[in-house]
Order: sequence, then C-alpha cells, then structure tokens
Amino acid sequence: MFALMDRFLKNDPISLQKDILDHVEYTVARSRFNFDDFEAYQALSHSVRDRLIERWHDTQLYFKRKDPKRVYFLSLEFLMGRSLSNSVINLGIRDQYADALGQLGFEYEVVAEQEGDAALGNGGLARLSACQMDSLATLDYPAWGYGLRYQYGLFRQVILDGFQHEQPDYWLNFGNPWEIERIHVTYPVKFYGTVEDETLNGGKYKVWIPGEMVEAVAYDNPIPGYGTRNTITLRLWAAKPSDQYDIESYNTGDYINAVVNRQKAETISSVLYPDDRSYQGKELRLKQQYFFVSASVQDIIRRFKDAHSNFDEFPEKVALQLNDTHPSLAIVEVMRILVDEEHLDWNRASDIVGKIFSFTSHTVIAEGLEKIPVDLLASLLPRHLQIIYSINFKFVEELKKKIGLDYNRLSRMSIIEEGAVKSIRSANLSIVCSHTVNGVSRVHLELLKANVFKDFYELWPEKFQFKTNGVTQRRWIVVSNPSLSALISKWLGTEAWIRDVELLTGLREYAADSFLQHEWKMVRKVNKMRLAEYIEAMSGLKVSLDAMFDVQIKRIHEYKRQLLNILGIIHRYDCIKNMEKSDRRKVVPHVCIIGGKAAPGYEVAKKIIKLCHAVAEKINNDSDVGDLLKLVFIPDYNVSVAELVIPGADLSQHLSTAGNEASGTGSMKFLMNGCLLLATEDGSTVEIIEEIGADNMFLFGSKVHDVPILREKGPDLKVNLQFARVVRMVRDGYFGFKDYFKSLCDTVEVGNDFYLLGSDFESYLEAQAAADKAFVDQEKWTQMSILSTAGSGRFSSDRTIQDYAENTWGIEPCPCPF
Ligand code: 26V
Repeated sequence: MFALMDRFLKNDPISLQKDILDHVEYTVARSRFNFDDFEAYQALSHSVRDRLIERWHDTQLYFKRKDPKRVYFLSLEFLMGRSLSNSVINLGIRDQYADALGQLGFEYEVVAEQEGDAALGNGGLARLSACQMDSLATLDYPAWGYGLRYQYGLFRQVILDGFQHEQPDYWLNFGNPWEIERIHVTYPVKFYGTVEDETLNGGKYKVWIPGEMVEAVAYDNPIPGYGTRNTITLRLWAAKPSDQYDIESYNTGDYINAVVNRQKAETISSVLYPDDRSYQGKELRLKQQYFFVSASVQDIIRRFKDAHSNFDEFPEKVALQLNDTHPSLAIVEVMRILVDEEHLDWNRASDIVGKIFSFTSHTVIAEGLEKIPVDLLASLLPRHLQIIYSINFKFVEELKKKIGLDYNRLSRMSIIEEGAVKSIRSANLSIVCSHTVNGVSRVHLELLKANVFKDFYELWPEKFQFKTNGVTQRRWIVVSNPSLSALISKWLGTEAWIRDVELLTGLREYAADSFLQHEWKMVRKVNKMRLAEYIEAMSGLKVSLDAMFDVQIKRIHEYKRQLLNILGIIHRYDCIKNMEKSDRRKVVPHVCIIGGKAAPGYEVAKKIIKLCHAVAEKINNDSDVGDLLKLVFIPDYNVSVAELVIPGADLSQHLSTAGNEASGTGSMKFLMNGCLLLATEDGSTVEIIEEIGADNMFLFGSKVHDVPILREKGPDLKVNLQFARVVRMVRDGYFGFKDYFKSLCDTVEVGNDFYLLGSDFESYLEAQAAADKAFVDQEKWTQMSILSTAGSGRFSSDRTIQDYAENTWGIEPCPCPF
C-alpha cells in the first residue's frame, strides 16, 4: 500500500509550492522569481492537472479491468464554466493550495479569478449536463460524457448604449490546461456520396461511398468526483482534415486549393449555435450533430470490441443517453455500423438499439421539436436516410397492427413528416428507438403525455418516466459560497452533506435559533458586499446593502417574462414618484438585478434588454428615488457570474408562464444558497413547493391548467389598469426610444398577449408586496432563508443521477479502490 501511495504526487504545501514553481519555469516558461497572477493561474492549473491525470489513469484502468456496464452521455452542449476551484475542492486540496500560493505571495481567490469560462453551451440544458457529470463522477458511476470541442463558445455579450452586441468567444486563446489532446484517438467521419449494393460471402450489403471525409480527434477532460478517487472522462471531438481522402486534389496539381480545402474540415467544430429556440435546418448544424455522434459511437463500439468477441453482451455493457434530440442520429449510426459494417442481421441490430438508448426531452412546446429536412439528409448522409426509412416502415407496419388504419394518427406518429418541406422528426425517431423517454420534472412529463407525445404515451405508457432535474451542491454551494458552506458544516457538525445532500434537512431544527440566524445573516451580508462591489466596478453604480437584492438571471426569452419584471419595476417606480415624501420611508428598498443573453436573431429579446437599460437610466438618475430603487443589468451573464450573483441574492424571480418551463434549474441554485423564490407554479417549482412549503415562497400567476383556458377564452375585457398604465408609459416614450419599443409593447397588448403578462400582473404585484412585507421582518426572512437551504437537498443532481442509474441505465457504482 505504501509503495502505491509513493507513486502519487504529494499534497503538502511545500510539495505543492515546488510543483507550482516548476510549472512556472518549465510549462509557462517564466522565471520562477517573476510571474504574474495569470501565470500563477497557469502554473497552478497544470499542477492540479497532474493530480487529476493520476486519478484519471487509475480510474480508467480500473474500469477496463472490471468491465462494468457503462453509460455514455451524449450532449451537443456542456456549460462547464471554470474548472480550477471545482477541481481542487473535489480533490480535497483547496486549502493546501491556498497556503502554497500564499507563501509565494499570491492570493488564491485572485489567481482563481484569472480563469475564463468554458461556455460550450447555451443555457439550462448545457449547464445540466455539466452538473450531471459532476454527480456521475462523485457517485462513482462508470460514465463517459461525449460532446463537441467548439473553438468558439457562446458569444460574449457586450452592451453599447443599452443594445446587445455579440462578440466571438475564442476561449482557447490562452491554452486550456483542463484538456488532454489524444492525437492517437481519432476516427474518420464520412459525409455525402452514394450508397451501393455489395455481395459478400453470399450476403447482400449496402456500402456507403463517401464524398468527403473528416477526422475526429479526441480531447479528454478529466472530471473528478468529490471525496473519491474516481475521475471520469468528458471526451470532446475536434474536426481535423483527413489525410486519407484528398490525394486526388494533390495529384491534379492544385496544391494551394487542396490545402485550403483541407482547412475547411475544421469549421465543423468551430462554432456553437447560439439560438436555443428554433431549428433552421442548417447543413453545418447537421454536420456537427453527425460528426460528434459518429465519432462517439465508433469509440464506444471500439471499446466494447476490445473486451468482447461478439455483440451478445452489448446491451448488458452499454447504455446510451440522448440529451434531447440533438444526438438522435446516434441511433441510426449504431444501426449502420451493426448492419453494414459488423454484418448483423437487421432484427438483431434493432433489438440491440432498442435496449441501449434512452432519451430525455428538455422542451415543452411542439415548435421546439427538432426536424431535419429530408433533402438535406439525403445529400449529407444518404445511407442514414435509407436506414431511417426502413426503421419507419417497420414501425408503421407494427403500428397499423395495433391501431388499425387511423391515418391521421399514423401520420402524426410517423418519423417522416410529409408537407411542403418533407422532414425527419427527431423526437419520433428517439421515442420509437429508445426504451425510456424521460421528462425533466413531474409537470413536464404530464405535459409531454398530454400534448406533444400523447400518441406515443397511449401506445407505450411504460416508456415514459420523469427525473426531476437537480444541480450539484459542490459547484453551487461549496465552490461559489465557501462561507455558507463552512457555516452549514459547523451547524450540522459534519461535511458529509457535500456528498449526502439530504443531510441539509438537519438545518430545519435550527432555523429559529438566533445564533444561527445571526451567523447566517453575516454570511449573506458579506456575499451581498461582494456583489455590490462587482456592480460598482462594472457600472459605477453604488448600491445600498440594506436593500433587497432582487435578481432575475437566465437566457432572455418571452416565455421567461423578463418583461413582466421590468413592467413591475416601472410600476414600483411610478408608485414611489406618486407618493407623499413622508410615505417613502415605508418603502422597502430594492436593487433589481437582471442578466441574460438574447439569441442573436431574437429581436423581441433584444428589445427587452434595451428596455431594461432605458428604464435603469431613468430610475437610477432620479433623485426622488435615491436608494429606494435601483436597476442594474449585468452584462455577459455566464456560469462564473452566476457563482458571484447567486450567493448575494435575497430574492430571485422565476416568472415563466405556467406550462412553458420544462424544469428550470436556476431556482435550485438560489434555493441552496438561502435565497427566497418569487415564482410561478411551473416546471420543478411545483416540486420545490412540496419541499419548502408555499409559506416560505412568494407564488403567483395562472397555473399550468389555467393557461390553455385563458388563451382559449381570448382577451380579458377587464384589463388591469395598473398594467395598462405601465405599458402606456413605455409606449408614450417615457423612457425614450418610443418607436423602437412600439413592437415590444404590441406583444403584450390585449388580444396579443400570448404569455399572459396582463392576466398575471395583479397577482405578480401581490407577490412582490408579500415579499416586501416579509423582508421587513428580518428574523422571519432569515428563518425562511435557512428553511430554503434546508429543503434544497431533493434538487441535487446526485439524486437525479442515482435515479437515472437505477431506473433508466441499469448501471452500478464502480469505485476505484487505489
Ligand atoms: C435548442 C436548440 C434549438 C435550435 C438549435 C440550437 C438549440 C440548442 C439548444 C436547444 C435546447 C434548449 C432546451 C433547453 O435548454 N431546455 C431547458 O433544459 C433545462 C434542463 O432540463 C430545463 O431546466 C429548462 O426548463 C429547459 O428550458
């Protein structure tokens, strides 16, 4: 055992210091006597990387030896954010590193701030993937994440005169210490071309003669678990030109063009699509999907074949998870490889496919469902189109036996959509070929069953499950809120909640304890100070710490109703202006904080951002208002900004029109940090209410089942006067830009108000008033805050992942014993 231990790098501050200095000199190539904060970050991260690699090798070796059933998590997006603090905390050596740096004259926090975000995703779905990777590693599951290594992540948001501008995020500029390039782990990925028949040993096969070939190169990102040696792999693929394919162009003598064409291969993995609303049938997007799926499937089959001589055990060893429909071509790729390359008979291959795939949907609305134009697929992946037709033919034949010739229903359930643009319905393909379809909250599953997947639910009710989303308490409490984390451990008398989050319920018994309340308030105040400093540094605005920090941060969408928030702020402003001076003393001061990115082509969302700035300009410069009301837009909202903002929030807003947010995960992060929620009863909020109790939250608005009725009923003739008044203020140019805001005002006008801002306004203001009233009683508020954290355990991704492992994937923990 000791001989083994000697093999490991040492973690005492002296050894760490030496490691850091060695990396300064030999990796960063700076003098060990003269380096700055960024260079310290580079050296530190390489020293952490060394330790990750040790554990990662051991884990991978152990998995190989044990050959357990593995889960492969396929996602086109991962929002990892920063890695340094998360890694050192999961490795259990944060304090040692802080000491080591301190002795070298550096401050850990300042050095950690040097790291940029890895933003390879848009929003909820992508951050969920990152949280789930953390839980998979921590719970010792034999898991791999697969995705794309975009060179440009989600755009940087720059605000000029209150308007959003997008700038490219070339995040690899200063190198990325968290990845390991595996130049020998590569696979060819084919595109275009034709399909021909071939006879081999008496059997008839299809052969795909591609028109283009690109190489997929693996970049491995080790993901350490907390309190375990297990370190799993997030494997991201980058596109590189293939050496095999363009000999011809070199032979024709057009050397320059041949090289230029080779370079084009790299565009496949160059940029993340920043629109999370609609599918536009773009060829590059489809190429990205197939590229990553094909490389992953080849890798998975290669790993299986290394240990097995035939495919009999494939379903006992492999589970493939589709994160939304984006990777659904994996189904077709597995069929193609098994049938065309491994020469399995069709029925056997399709039996295997039906046992290994599971699919999770992350959307509620039919318009959010992905479609691939048949023409596009026919040209890019001709063999895959044939396979989809065959899958569909067999499915429809079976279906006819069950439901008869109900042509409407048959055509709704078909994988192929006929119409002006004939398309493949990715969701139908995913449902037909998966053994399980998961929703991301209870309400979400109910909606899927009642609406978009109704026909399939009636056919296969047993396929449909839900796994309410969760977030990792390691990142969202321990990394982002170290003082709250220490306080929780002190009162629970253990750090065990970091792995076993249900233990947080132990805080309930102290919720009324004045000593805990005092310490809780102190921690929260320091976090508010940190946030206030950030706001001042960013915008020059000084905010009062006595005010309620009232936050809404998430992607800007009409259904998330940031506009409702802004109209509520205008109402608050209007009330203050119209109040007797003496009454102003009774007003609860608010610092309203809004942040989020709008998809570049989403005009309404961009107008909401501009309106926020226009309203802020007016309010923040009005001396009548002073500290009673401030409005701040935080630019370039991303994971690391969230880590700063969430711990400092008193109140957070989750305003989606009921029935529109599949789950929502931001609310869970706020809850863990003791922030109170002002929310509609949508998505996972319904389950949060069960844990925290409606008394400890501020709920408002139409319920999921009211919304279709309200929409059906048409405009309410009894228009809320307060609502009409604030919309009129915007319309009349009170905040300037009258013409520009006209179309935005139109979206909430009677008869046009699809997201029901008008109907919910009164109830929204009541919830605001209830929050104000509660805030005045700080003792009560603190108690509610403690109870929020105490009830947040159910919303850990550990619980979600364990449920998936046991009930969907059928995998077991495989803890590395070294
Ligand atoms: C959709 C599209 C469509 C166009 C092409 C690019 C693209 C990229 C991503 C998406 C998916 C958006 C779906 C999404 O993020 N859903 C969110 O998933 C969260 C995790 O389950 C959930 O909490 C949110 O309620 C849900 O909106």
